[in-house]
Amino acid sequence: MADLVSPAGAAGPAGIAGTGNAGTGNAGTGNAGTAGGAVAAGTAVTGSTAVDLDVLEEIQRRVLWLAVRMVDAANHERTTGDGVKVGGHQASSASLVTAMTALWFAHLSADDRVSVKPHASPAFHAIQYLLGNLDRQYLTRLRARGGLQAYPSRTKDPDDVDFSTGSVGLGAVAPLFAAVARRYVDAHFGDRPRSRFIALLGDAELDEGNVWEAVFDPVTEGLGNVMWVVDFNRQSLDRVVPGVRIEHWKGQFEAAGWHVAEVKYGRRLQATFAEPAGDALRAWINDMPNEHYQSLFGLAGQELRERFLDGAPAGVDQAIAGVPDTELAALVTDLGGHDLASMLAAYAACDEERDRPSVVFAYTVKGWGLPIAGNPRNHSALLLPKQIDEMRSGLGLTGQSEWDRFDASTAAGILCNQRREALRREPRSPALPITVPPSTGTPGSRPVSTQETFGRSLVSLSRDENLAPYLVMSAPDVATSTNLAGFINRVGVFAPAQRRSWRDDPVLRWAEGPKGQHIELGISEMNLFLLLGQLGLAWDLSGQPLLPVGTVYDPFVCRGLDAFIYSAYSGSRFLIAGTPSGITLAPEGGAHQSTITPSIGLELPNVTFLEPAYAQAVDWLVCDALGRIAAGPAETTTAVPAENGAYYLRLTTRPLDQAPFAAARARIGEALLRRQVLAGAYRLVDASALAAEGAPQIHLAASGAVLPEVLTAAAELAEEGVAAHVVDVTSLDRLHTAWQRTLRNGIRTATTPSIPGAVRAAFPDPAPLVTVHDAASHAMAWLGSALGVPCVPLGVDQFGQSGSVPELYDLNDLLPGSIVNAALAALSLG
Ligand SMILES: Cc1ncc(C[n+]2csc(CCOP(=O)(O)OP(=O)(O)O)c2C)c(N)n1
Ligand SMILES: [Mg+2]
Repeated sequence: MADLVSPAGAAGPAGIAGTGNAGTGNAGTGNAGTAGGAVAAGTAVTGSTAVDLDVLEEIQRRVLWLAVRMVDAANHERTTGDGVKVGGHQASSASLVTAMTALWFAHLSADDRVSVKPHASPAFHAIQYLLGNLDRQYLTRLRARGGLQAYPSRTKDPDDVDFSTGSVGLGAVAPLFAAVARRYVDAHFGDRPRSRFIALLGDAELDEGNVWEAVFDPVTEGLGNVMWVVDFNRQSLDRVVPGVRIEHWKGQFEAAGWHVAEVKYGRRLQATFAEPAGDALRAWINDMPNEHYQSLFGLAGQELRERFLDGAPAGVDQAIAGVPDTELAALVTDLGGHDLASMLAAYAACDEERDRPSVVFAYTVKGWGLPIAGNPRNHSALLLPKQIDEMRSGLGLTGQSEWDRFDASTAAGILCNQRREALRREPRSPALPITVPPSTGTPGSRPVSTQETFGRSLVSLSRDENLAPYLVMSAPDVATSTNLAGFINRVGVFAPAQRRSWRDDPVLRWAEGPKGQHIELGISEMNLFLLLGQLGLAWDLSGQPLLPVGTVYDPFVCRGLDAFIYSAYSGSRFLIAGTPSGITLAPEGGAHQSTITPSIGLELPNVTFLEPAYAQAVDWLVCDALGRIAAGPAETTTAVPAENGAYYLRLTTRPLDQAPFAAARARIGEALLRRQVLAGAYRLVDASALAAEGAPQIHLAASGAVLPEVLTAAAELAEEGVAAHVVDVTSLDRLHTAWQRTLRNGIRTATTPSIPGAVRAAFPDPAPLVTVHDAASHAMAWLGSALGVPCVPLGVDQFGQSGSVPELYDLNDLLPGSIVNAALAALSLG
């Protein structure tokens, strides 16, 4: 089994790792598997508590049963009528039951937080049920509407999920970033009770690049409260993982400064290794290729013996000569990840590591304890009804008792009750006791870009002593190029300990210390969104609400997109500025010009997309977003849809003349204009006077940097006798949400939907529409449908290239002349 090979003589840290002879020697487990020890259970000492391994064993068998049966019931006892298989993962759950039983029933305390690999969600819910934290009705509602989610979900599961998982690799690193957030919270707000941040991950999750981006970022260094447990079953979805990868992975963790432990052999194998010819046996198993080892599963008797000895050197046969055929399978597949005492010992050893993260490679069997154990095609395999019946009766359960919890008077029942009480948590609030002002008062009248205004607003907010303590900023090596230097100069850069500054740079003071409020990351947009996600959940996971703000080059939102989605799905709240954006970033060319990001912002649930053009609008929107995050979750009412998620600002570096905005403010009045900007759109130019003279009307709607061209086009149209109203769309998303709400309402109540107020206020006249956007033309095109008018959408539907703004706008029909022609086309369609 190649992946079981450790370097000869490499006694692992704290005696857990090694070549199979380290085993559980440090477990303090009495007879539980020390070299030469008997294969008997005993007690394991975890921290200060002694746990009866027999009771844990009984519990883990029941966890396995419930997890398996839950999937079975979902697939065989529910009629969905849709022809789509329900699915579920019995083998992946089985692989982790030992690690999970050891954690929840003997290791965790109430302050700890755990991420469970997606495909072990049935085991997680089984544990919550046995603890008494989940109602019985849910056991038959896995993957059902309103039931248990297929993969652990913070926002959708009825029990207390700490970290959502599903997209492999993301849930794995989430606790690492939660620990980063905790380190920040402790440094700024005083130490919280210590939490251990634990991830249970599948071994194939280590193939995901984001795992290594997180492990290698200096921001995650030295986190002694982190432990990862790798479910090392050597299988992924499709196959037995080829090659010898364990040394590679261990080396990578060690290079990043992690403590690496292995839990490799079970007690039976260890005992046999200590007998005559045991060394040959160990060497043979160590050297056996994964594929050969995995092929042993499912075999028995003579067939198994022959397969096991196929190619073995002399001596190995003697090592197992005394093992009866009936016991051989249990012996050769006896891995440490299914040994409760060994797992507890590994956890305890990791606890000793206070200044570096730990990873435990737990050697496991995918499908452990099931007839599908170790089968390379077992990922989605389901036990047959007959096999379920056998498993049920093997556990002494009946059709009547199969879903029962342990009787409260039994040792297992008593432990379940004790653990429920020990793990009980107090509810926490995401709200901050602060008021965010409606505006920072910064915006002036000179031409300025939205990116620059954003930086200035943050500097102003950092002077507000009520809210400044809660502001925390992060960027993946683009802080200075996204205008955060001023903020950094004021608040400093976060580092766990004070660092000496080697340069005295008056323009950028990179002062690093525990009170800094900017968390600098290496270039990993995945890390950015994962960190923002965890900072936004610090109210729950660290008992301290924060106001997290991040910046990223807008095109690279796509690079971090899955982590962005992950954080939004987890219910996290933060503000992210994508800047600069679009072909307005003209000289930078196609590799740096974003075109599809507005659609992402618009379409992502739990994310509100904002794209202002003028400084005052940027400032209002930033203050409003932070105010909403600080206030905590809001109720959705019929009038106001609640925004209980993140905010995404799309900004640019193009300086815009602020005079048109000032004119609109003078016309509309500040209070009403602010309301309209926040609602998603306002009329920047009102051509009603011309319309009153009988001129045909048109709406020119635009977001962001292209507004100067639109204003010029409107003026040209006026000269040609067309009344062109210009609408600055500050949040396409809020307009879209309002539109969808009224539409859906109409559909559900079979009534004619009305045009929502926010849309109607900005587009009061029934005129044809031209939309203009430095982004894919389709993102705004729906406005035509919303208004029920002909619409000509202009935008960028090809990759960009280097040039000047006018050159690139010309190439994409965004210059005033094209906008005028588009308006005439729209009029002709009307
Ligand atoms: C990002 C992503 N890609 C693909 C999948 C589909 N998928 C689900 S589980 C899995 C294999 C996981 O193997 P491993 O992590 O070793 O877990 P095991 O089931 O063996 O415990 C794959 C490819 C996914 N969930 N997420
Ligand atoms: Mg695996």
